[in-house]
Amino acid sequence: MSAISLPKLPAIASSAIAMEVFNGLTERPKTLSPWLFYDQAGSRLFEAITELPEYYVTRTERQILAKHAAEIIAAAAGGCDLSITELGAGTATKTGLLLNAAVAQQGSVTYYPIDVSETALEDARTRLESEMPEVTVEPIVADYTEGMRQNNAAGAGRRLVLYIGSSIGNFSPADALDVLRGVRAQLSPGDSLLLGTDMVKDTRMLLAAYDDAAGVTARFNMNMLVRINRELDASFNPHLFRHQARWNEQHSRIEMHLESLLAQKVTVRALDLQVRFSLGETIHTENSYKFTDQRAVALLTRAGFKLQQQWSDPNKWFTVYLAAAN
Ligand code: AVI
Repeated sequence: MSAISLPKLPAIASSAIAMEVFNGLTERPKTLSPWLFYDQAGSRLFEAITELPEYYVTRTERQILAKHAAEIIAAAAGGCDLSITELGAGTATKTGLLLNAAVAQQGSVTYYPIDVSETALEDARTRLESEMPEVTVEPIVADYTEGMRQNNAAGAGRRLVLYIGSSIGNFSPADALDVLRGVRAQLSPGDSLLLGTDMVKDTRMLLAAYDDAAGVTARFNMNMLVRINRELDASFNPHLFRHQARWNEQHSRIEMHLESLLAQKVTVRALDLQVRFSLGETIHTENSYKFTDQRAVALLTRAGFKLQQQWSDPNKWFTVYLAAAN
C-alpha cells in the first residue's frame, strides 16, 4: 500500500493571516476580517482617510474632545489623580487633548497606550514626551485583553480608559459586549471608560464617508488583496474587483465589500487554494456599526458600566460617553 502524500505547504500556511484567508474565502458568503487592512500601506491609507472631507468621524470626535476635555477629565477624576489608558492607541493623535487637560488639572499624568503595533506606540511615545514633558508614557504592546491585564497589574491608580475613534463600531454587537465586559473586568469602582461612537445619520452622508470621491477608501479596501498577494503568493488582480460601500438598515451598519467584476478564479499558492468568484460576487471586508443613544447606553449598561455624562457635536454625528465602572 503506498503512503498518501500530502502537498507540502510553506510555514506561512499556519499563520494568522493564512487561517483568516483560508476560512474567509472558503465560506459563503466570502469574508475577510478588517484586521487585514492594517499592514504598513493600509495604516497609511487609514491615516489619509481620517483627513478626507467626507470622513467626518475623526474630525468631529476631535472637535468634541477639544471643547470638553477639561470637563471629561474633571468628571472622571472626581477630585483624585488619574492615569489614562488607551485601547488601540495607534499613534494617539487625539489623545493629546485629554492628556493636556489632565496635566492642567493635576500637574502630570501617566499614559498607558495599548496597541499591537510596537512602532506606532514608539512614535506616540517620542512625540508625546517631547511635546508634553509632564506626560510619562508607558506603552503596552499587547491585545486589549492582555494589555488591560498588564495595566491593572501596574497599579495605575484611578484610571480613565479611552476607547475612542469609533473602533467599537467595527465589532458585531455580541463581540462589542465581550470587549467592554473584558475591559470592565479589569477595572475597579471609581475607574471609568470614555467610549466614542459614530451615530446613525443621513444615509448619503454615511455612504460618502466610506466611498470618497478621491478613491482613498477604495484603495484601503483593495489593499487587502495586494497584501494577500504579497504575503500568501496569491493571484488577485485588484483591477478585476470594485470597492463597494453599502448601508445595511436592518443591522444599522455600513458594510464594505470587494465585488468581482467578472467570473474568475484566483489562486492562493501558499495555501494550495483555488477560489472561484462569480460575476458580482463579493468579499465582505468590514462592518462599521452606527449607534443610537439608546443602543450605546444599553451596551455600556450590559457591560457593567453606569453612564455618567455624554458629549456630542451640534449635529449629533458623533457621541463620547463617560461611564463609570460600578
Ligand atoms: C477604524 N474604524 C473606526 C474605521 C471606521 O470608520 O469604521 C475604519 C474605516 N473603514 C473605512 N473607513 C474607515
